[in-house]
Parts: sequence; structure tokens; C-alpha cells
Amino acid sequence: MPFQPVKYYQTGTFTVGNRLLPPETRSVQANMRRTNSLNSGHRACQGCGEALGARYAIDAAMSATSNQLVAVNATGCLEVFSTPYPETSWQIPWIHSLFGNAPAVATGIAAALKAKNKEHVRVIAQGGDGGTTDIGFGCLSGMFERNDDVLYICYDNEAYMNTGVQRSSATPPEARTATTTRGNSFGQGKNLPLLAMAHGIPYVATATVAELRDLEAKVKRAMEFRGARYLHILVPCPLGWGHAADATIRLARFAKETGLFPVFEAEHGEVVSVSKIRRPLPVEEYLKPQRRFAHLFSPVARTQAIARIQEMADRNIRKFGLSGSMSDA
Ligand SMILES: Cc1ncc(C[n+]2csc(CCOP(=O)(O)OP(=O)(O)O)c2C)c(N)n1
Ligand code: SF4
Repeated sequence: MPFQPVKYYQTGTFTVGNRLLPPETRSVQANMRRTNSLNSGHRACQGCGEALGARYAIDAAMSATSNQLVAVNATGCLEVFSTPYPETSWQIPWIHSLFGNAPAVATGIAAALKAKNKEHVRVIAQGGDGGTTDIGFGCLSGMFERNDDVLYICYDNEAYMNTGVQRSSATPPEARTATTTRGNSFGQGKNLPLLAMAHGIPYVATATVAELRDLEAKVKRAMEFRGARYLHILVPCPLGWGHAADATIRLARFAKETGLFPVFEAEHGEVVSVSKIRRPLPVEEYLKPQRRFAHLFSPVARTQAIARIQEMADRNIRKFGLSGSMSDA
């Protein structure tokens, strides 16, 4: 067989590429000694973006902290599918208390560790978008304002999935849920990454489950800071969004490539990096495969509504500078 030079795209992938890289630059998931923090056997739906995101995020946090980590979970799918008492899929110190108080519980654990001179043990809190943007928001804002030493991770599937797909304040315009025919009205909804930045906390980032290496890198970066940090991960939900289980990664990628979900990092309230759009897409490509948006296309196309969603994407592209070459980033 003739000699084949290593192609650029192979390095950094989760298959052969990792083995071509020096061990210290390989992905955490490629390491056979990874912790498998969220182990197999849990009860998430097939294709669940939240299970995938949590697995990568928490393994990356474990790696970044030499396994000195405690995780607090808000009520929601991640807690329910992983821990039907007395069973659990978590292989880390993990605690669930209430739906709305994960940031407060995490703050308390961080304070207790400090009092015991165990600040090398790091604390993460995690929850869905309902637990984060609605009921937990007061506790979270307090955690940010006091700059408590906690990384909070929001797994955003854009609705209250665990209880049957009710609208949250992160549900996008026009998305159908069990409690609304068309989701949020235009111009409404809470943008938690921007709200987190407004608190001036050390680190805020967004990520999707389409770019898992980027997700791992952001968790690692977050653990380099002390104080309050926030990571917002878009995690498509086949059940709530009404898409095929094998479309989870594709839809997460399309959310970024349309501009609807800007992927960026911010430090102390300032954007420091953005992931540029590689192949620009019209929003229809993202909306059409999802049953929650079916009413936009049938029985007749609702072109004005689609145009307004396109405007939202275009606004993000301008605001975050998402188009242009990667070297501009
Ligand atoms: C105070 C309180 N109200 C309501 C509930 C019921 N409840 C449990 S999980 C959940 C929805 C969670 O949604 P989200 O935070 O978006 O996470 P997801 O399940 O989508 O991952 C609700 C309403 C509860 N456990 N506690
Ligand atoms: S309902 Fe959605 S978030 Fe919950 S386990 Fe199923 S796919 Fe995951």
C-alpha cells in the first residue's frame, strides 16, 4: 500500500486521530483510564444529548481536577435517568437535593471544603434549562454575585423535558411544547450566558454536543479559574424536539452553523473567543427535522415566522462576529 500522509482532519477526532496525537493533547474520552463518571446502564432515551454532554463534561472535570470533584444535581432528566434510588450511574461523589437549589447546595459544599482546608476538592453544580433559567435562577444569580467557587453547568434542551416537555424561559420562539402551541413570543426568553456575563464572573462559555472536544476544552479552562463559572451546553432532546435519535449531533451542529446558538467564551464579562460558522446554513435546515417546528412548514409555510427566526440568527452572527475565516477568531 502506498504511503499515506496523515490528513489534518484526522488529528483530534475521537477515532484514529487521537492516537496520532501526543497523549497529553488527546481527548479525555479517548483515554482508557477516563473515569466514566456517568456510567452505562442509565435510563436516558436513545440519542439523549444531555446524557452525552454530561458524560463528556464531568469526565473532563474529573481529569482537570485529578478526580477531586463533587457534583450537585438539580432535579430534572439528568438526575432522574441517572439515579433511580437506590441505583445510580454516577461514579463520583454526587448529591441531589431540590429542583431550584443546586447552586445554593454547591455554594455550601464549597464553603464547607474551605472551612476544612480542602479547597483542592472542586465543586460542580448542574441542571437543565428549567432548573437554571427559571426556578434556580435566584440561587444561581446569588452564587455568581458572591463569586462562589463553583462551576455551574446548564444542559439546555430548551424545555422542561423530565415532566413532559413544558415551556421554560429558554424555549425558543415558535417551538411547540405541551403547554404552548408556539413556545415563547418573539423578543422574549432569557439568555443565561449573557446574564452570567453581566455578573462579571471569571468565566462563561457556551458549547454544543456537536463539538465534544471544544466542550472538554471549555470544562478544562473553567477549572483553571477560582470563583463562579458558568457553562451552557446545547443538548438536543429527541423526545421533546421530535427528531430522530440519530439526528442529535447534526441538530446541535446546525444550531451553531445557522447562528441560532452562538458558541463563545467570555472572561470577566468580555467575550474572548468565538467559534466561527464553518458552513453557513439557513434556519430552515435546522427547523425542518424537528416536529416542534412542524407547524412552520405545514399545512402552509409560515414564511414570516421563519423570516423572523432567520433575523434572530443573523443578529447573533453580527453581534458575536460568527462569520468570517477561522483565523479571524
Ligand atoms: C419545586 C418543584 N417543582 C416542580 C418539580 C417537578 N419537576 C421535576 S423535574 C422538572 C422539569 C425539569 O426541567 P429542566 O430543568 O429543564 O431539566 P430537563 O428535565 O429538561 O433536563 C419539574 C418541573 C419539582 N421537582 N420541584
Ligand atoms: S426526555 Fe430528552 S433530556 Fe430527557 S432523557 Fe429523554 S432525550 Fe434525554
